[in-house]
Amino acid sequence: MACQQTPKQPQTAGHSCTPTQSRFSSQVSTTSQAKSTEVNKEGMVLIPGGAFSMGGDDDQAWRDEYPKHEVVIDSFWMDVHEVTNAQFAAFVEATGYVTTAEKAVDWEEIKKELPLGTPKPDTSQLAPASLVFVSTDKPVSLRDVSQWWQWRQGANWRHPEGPGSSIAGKENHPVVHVSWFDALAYCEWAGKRLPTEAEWEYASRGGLKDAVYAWGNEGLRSGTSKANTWEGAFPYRNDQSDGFYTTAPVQSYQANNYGLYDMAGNVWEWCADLYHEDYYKTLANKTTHNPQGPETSYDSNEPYALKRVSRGGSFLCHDSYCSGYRNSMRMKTTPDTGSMHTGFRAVVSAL
Ligand SMILES: [Ca+2]
Ligand SMILES: [Ca+2]
Repeated sequence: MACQQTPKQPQTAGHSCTPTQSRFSSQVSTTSQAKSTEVNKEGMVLIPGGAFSMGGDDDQAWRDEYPKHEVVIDSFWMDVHEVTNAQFAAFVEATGYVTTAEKAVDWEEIKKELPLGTPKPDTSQLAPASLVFVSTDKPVSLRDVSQWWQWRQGANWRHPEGPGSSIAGKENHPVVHVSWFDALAYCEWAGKRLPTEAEWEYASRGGLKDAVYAWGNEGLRSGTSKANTWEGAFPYRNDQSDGFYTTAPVQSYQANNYGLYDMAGNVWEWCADLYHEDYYKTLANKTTHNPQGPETSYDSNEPYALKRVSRGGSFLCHDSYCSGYRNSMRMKTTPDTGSMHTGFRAVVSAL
């Protein structure tokens, strides 16, 4: 069992590995409160309620993962794997839903959040697009994420790498390029909801006390492959020793103690909560029952952007840079941002 260790104090509160690409107004509604009854729980597992210590466990933790604080979670059902392309296709087929990345940027909406008089960008910059990872051909400074993220027209969940790419044969891969709004729409259709950040971390820990990873404390590179991450040197060389360069089929690696797959790696998973880098400070030295996240969002790296939390890391995470596959790692992105390494899974309250 690992005890809480002294956190390192990085310059910034947390870490961002995805640029912000605001497209629509960040004003949002709350998540639906799905009830357990009459929801099809096929592919879900009951996560037994209990208490846990939430927050950073090792010296890789960022400042926003502290202080550790006590949380009690009620039982809930959770998808055992990330929502797949096949599942998302069924939703789109049934509803005709159009994702954020498939729509042109709504200038009338985003200009409300910009200084008065900001000129309208060229139409090409407002065209439907999403963020695609492009490896570099040599080592680069890891401070500038724009070196490996490209805002690519035509990239969306059906075309993960842009025009010419497809999801044929990837039906059991996690859906990507979904915004937080898209994830919410899917959940509402399915009678489910997004997990809170606390539920997500509790589930990822699988009942292990203060462990760094969903599988315990053994290093990511020890023994058999544990998760789909970046292997080699980010962002220019990927050894694919875990078998996958980008997404892997869901359930390619061993489940955690609760029977949940890919909580670590593969794709980041949207949570319901707003992101505030000091939120945990408000929960210090007390026990909180089913925390729902802060009421306001704040990220000192981008103080004017409203952001939502995502968790678990992705196929792009590497210890040299992000280590997002730790149980307590917090990611934050504007809710209209879709990207090639972000998906989600859904939950249902058990009570
Ligand atoms: Ca990989
Ligand atoms: Ca994941």
